[in-house]
Amino acid sequence: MDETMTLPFEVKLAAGADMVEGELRRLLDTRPLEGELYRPDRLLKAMRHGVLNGGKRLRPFLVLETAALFEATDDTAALRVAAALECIHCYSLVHDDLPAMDDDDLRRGKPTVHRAFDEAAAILAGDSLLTYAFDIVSAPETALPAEAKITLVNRLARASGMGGMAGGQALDLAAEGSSLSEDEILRLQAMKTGALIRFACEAGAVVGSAQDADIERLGEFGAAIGLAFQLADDLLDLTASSEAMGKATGKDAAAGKATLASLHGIDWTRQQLRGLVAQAEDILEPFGERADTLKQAARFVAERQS
Ligand code: GRG
Repeated sequence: MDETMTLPFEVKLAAGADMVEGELRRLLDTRPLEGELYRPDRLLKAMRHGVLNGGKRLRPFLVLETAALFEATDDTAALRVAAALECIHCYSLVHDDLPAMDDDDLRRGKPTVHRAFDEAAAILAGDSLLTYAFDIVSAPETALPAEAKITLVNRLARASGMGGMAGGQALDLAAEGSSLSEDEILRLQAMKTGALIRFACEAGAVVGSAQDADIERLGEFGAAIGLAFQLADDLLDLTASSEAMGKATGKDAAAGKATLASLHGIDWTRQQLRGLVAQAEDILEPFGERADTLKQAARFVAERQS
């Protein structure tokens, strides 16, 4: 057995985060790429502030681990796809923190981009991170067959756009002060937070040239842990301190937003989380112990404290 399999999950996640951080640093270098005319200094600094600031790098970790499950032949391709996904995640955080959305001063324990720079810089940094993600996936340096790149670009666009994360954010903003049904909350969450997590798991399978049925299976795993991620987030919003989270908490209740956790209570939510972890583990059963790290990831998502 691969001896790294026995390491605690946090150690594996931190090792993945280091790799992703290194790749993001390279990608956000001052030198323009071929076809770029110039990288404006302040814009690049705002982008780096929004990205190189100590996130858990969970989504990229899921890309790397699912790619490893299918023994992807080129680790650098998986790393680039992982970094591209983190650029989209970071863009969403930068824009979510803006006064027009969540209006937050702190993110990952540091001033948000619009606080450290200004609103225009934060908007442009987010826009540039979003477009850069598609550059990274499609670029010649990402050593994947053209068909795999098209699949990734298309799935990433759908996970991020109006039918995915951005659409989920729109539903979330519209829901303030109104009451959504449980199905509407589930759909909103599957879009706002679930879609990128699901994409992360599918993307690794695409990078690893998995069969369609396995890509689908990993997508189901991603959907289960995406929902667990959101339930855990709702629970933390109810129970955790802003110091532990590195951002404001208690915001859902303050905004009059019902979450599944606030509707059903803490015990119900913990029970749901246990059920989702069991479901995620079942989905991975065909892969045997090769999927142990992904199973640990499911538990981590459900039990995380920040
Ligand atoms: C602005 C288009 C647009 C979308 C915003 C993702 C999102 C949609 C908003 C973020 C609001 C939020 C706090 C949602 C809860 C789930 C979430 C994305 C938490 C942050 O993700 P983590 O815990 O953070 O993976 P790190 O900092 O570790 O990357």
